[in-house]
Amino acid sequence: MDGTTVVALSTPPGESAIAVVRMSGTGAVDILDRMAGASGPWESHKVYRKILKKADGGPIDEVLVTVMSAPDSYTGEDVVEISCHGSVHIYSSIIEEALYLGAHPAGPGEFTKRAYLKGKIDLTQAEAIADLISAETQLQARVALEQLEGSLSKKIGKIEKRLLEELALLELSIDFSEEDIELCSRDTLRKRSEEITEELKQMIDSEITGKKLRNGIRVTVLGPRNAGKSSIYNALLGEERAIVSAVPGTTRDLLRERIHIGGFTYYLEDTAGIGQTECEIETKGISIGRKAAEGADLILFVIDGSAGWDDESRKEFEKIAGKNHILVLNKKDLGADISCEKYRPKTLSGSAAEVSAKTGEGIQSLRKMIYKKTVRDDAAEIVKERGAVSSRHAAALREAVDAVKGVIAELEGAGAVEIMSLEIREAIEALGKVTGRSVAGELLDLIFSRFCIGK
Ligand SMILES: Nc1nc2c(ncn2[C@@H]2O[C@H](COP(=O)(O)OP(=O)(O)O)[C@@H](O)[C@H]2O)c(=O)[nH]1
Ligand SMILES: [Mg+2]
Repeated sequence: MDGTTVVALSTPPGESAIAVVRMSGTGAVDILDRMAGASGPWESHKVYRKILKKADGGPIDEVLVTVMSAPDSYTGEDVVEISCHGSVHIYSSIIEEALYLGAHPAGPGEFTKRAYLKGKIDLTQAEAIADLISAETQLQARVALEQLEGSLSKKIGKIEKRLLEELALLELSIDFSEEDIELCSRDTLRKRSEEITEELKQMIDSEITGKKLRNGIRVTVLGPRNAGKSSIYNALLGEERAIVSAVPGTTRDLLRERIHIGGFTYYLEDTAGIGQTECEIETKGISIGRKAAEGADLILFVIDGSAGWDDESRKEFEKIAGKNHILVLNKKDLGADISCEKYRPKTLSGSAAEVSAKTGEGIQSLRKMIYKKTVRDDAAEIVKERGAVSSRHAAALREAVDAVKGVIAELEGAGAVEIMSLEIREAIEALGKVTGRSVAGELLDLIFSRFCIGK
């Protein structure tokens, strides 16, 4: 926000009905004037129909233009939005012309960053905008929208206020002769500090669920060839994505698709079947599959339940038995082999599902099981009630907890006022990192790099 005017395409690139080019900055209206061949006045928030032309007079497009004058705009600066016909040539020409007239290309999230720097929104709200744009489910959108409306900032604000009250209490209670605090104030301070710690901890508690809600959950389908992995993969997706065939070694590459369960995004991965093979490509596929399983949040280990276990599959299964997994006994329609009962997983991390990818039996309960094995039972309620803090928020909140714990420790010890007030100030400073009151420039760049260009 150094006085420059930025321009970017705000709609997805490629052919579409309409494309929106956005400019922000002190020069935005002037650039528009020159392209529209007429100077304003542009009434703020009013739509105008204009023909834009190049500097050489050549027409670009007939467009709808809206000027949103500072400070009543998304960025807090003068903003110009141009809705043009959604042709690559047209929107590229408008952007080129704006650049020619002095605008700079906007970086990822630059408009939102400007809104933040102008104080239109705080950092938690800016982050919520990125979350909202990438939301795929109602739950993800709802949590992001609440954060955008300031739910997290308000909670932080309340805690900050209580910390400031602690500071005041501390200063009031100084026994001037000893630079120490009175006993009754000690009790109040300790009680308050413990309450604040508890509140902060509750917020941190939503971190893991929040991460899963934002980043998605990886589920890898693993198991011997012809067990029906691809069939189960397709059944869970609800479409014929992977090739299913009686020929062993059909799947060789790793396939990845998204499904939604309970408002969470799952990245489902189908892999090449495990087994001895001469085929170089299949061998590669098997090793890619194993690698994928290593980093997965959950493994679906599929075997043909009607054929039962063989030594190779059992050995393979034992390798992953310590990880979070579901043993899927497929082909239930063909009956169950006795060995399945005998080798049922007894590990805590595992559970078993009997399904038939062919008839669809058990697929619905497998979906539920996947959810249960990857998010806590009350996940949806937690994020609805408490919001979902990100790892960045949680790191700052943990710093605040440490500082408040420092106050409690001091109260139990010498009770030195300077040390306690220092700790409280540190806690306030840490909370400021969440809302963005106290963050460094590099961190801001990192946060806004998550955004798409034009937002
Ligand atoms: N009867 C029966 N056959 C199945 C079932 N699931 C898969 N198959 C068949 O088993 C063979 C291998 O299936 P596929 O999904 O390609 O197995 P993958 O190699 O583990 O991916 C195919 O002929 C499927 O039609 C099932 O639930 N019941
Ligand atoms: Mg397959």
